Amino acid sequence: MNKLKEIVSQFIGDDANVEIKPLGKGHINDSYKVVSGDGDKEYVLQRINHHIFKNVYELQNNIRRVTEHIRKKLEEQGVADMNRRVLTLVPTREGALYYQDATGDYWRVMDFIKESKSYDEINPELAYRAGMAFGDFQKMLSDLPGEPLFETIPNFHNMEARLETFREAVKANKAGRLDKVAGLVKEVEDRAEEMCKAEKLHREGKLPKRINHCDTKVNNILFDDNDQVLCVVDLDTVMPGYVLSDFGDFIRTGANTGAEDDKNLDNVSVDLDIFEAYAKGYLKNATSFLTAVEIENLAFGAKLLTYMQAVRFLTDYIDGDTYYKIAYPEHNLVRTQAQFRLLQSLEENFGKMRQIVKEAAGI
Ligand code: GN1
Ligand code: MG
Repeated sequence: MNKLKEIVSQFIGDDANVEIKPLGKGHINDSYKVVSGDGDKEYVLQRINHHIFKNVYELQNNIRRVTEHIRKKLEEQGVADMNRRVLTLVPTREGALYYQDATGDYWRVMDFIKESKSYDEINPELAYRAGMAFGDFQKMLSDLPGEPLFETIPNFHNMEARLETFREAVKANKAGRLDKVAGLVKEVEDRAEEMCKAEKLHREGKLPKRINHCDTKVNNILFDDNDQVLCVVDLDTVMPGYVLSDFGDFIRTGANTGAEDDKNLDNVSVDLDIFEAYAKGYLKNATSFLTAVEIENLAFGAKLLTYMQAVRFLTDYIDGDTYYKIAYPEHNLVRTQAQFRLLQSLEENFGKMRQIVKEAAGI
């Protein structure tokens, strides 16, 4: 912990009684909650995974631009309680947006959003509010001035690129696990063409890129004690992308009756009430700026992001677990199977989902 204290001091100065405890369950970065010795100030300290986010300056600069822009918008709207409505980066004492320690690790600090909570499972009412929040998030960022945002992970939600990486992993079979997953590899290949549709539409000029969150997991929305949305967090991957991918990732995580890594596949299926509520909330705020092609493909987005996540987990399993943090040896395989089960449920309900989106958009 002394090392962490020394790192925290780079941001907030020396504080012998500062308290630092592990926080959250992200798969990528390490997070800690920091409370000042006098108990007055609370922060989040994060070690940025720079094997994944290779350009830390650009990453932090994206977050600075995004949070400043949102803050300005909220101020214009006269929103109260600003510090709980948007993330605030805490610079180092030298004014930098991150600190690199002697071992080469990168660290950042943000204000902790007080009296907030997140959910891994929600109800339709909360899904509706989350939908409005993500719609609003995209809308607020639609006029971000200056250069396009930096792509913090190149080709992050590009299905063609993900499949290429997957096929390389299959070929290399680094961990010798291929025999075990032959059935899953076939499931991936059977759907590959359909799932590259977004990239194709983009090349044909039919599907635009907009500033997206790119990690719209249900637990990346913070709610207050009255279950009203406070703000959207985890801004590492905010970058240009397809809106159907932000829509889809919320459904993948928020409208799953089971867990992302459920061992009991009978728990896993799409909850259509949550799907409907989220679609209604999202389209309430987003219909004004979406094109017909984007709306038409939202339901497909749910299948795409679930498939993409299955491919990513399976790739990592085949590679020998080098990307995602795992809690036990077969974790990535369990995650892959659970995502495939959800995908099957989405496929079975696809017609209904498309109808729900149509109705929610009033078309
Ligand atoms: C990772 O660590 P977390 O939960 O923010 C991943 C997402 C995946 C998610 C799967 C940078 O997000 O893309 O959807 O795990 N983030 C990165 O749960 O790869
Ligand atoms: Mg994330």
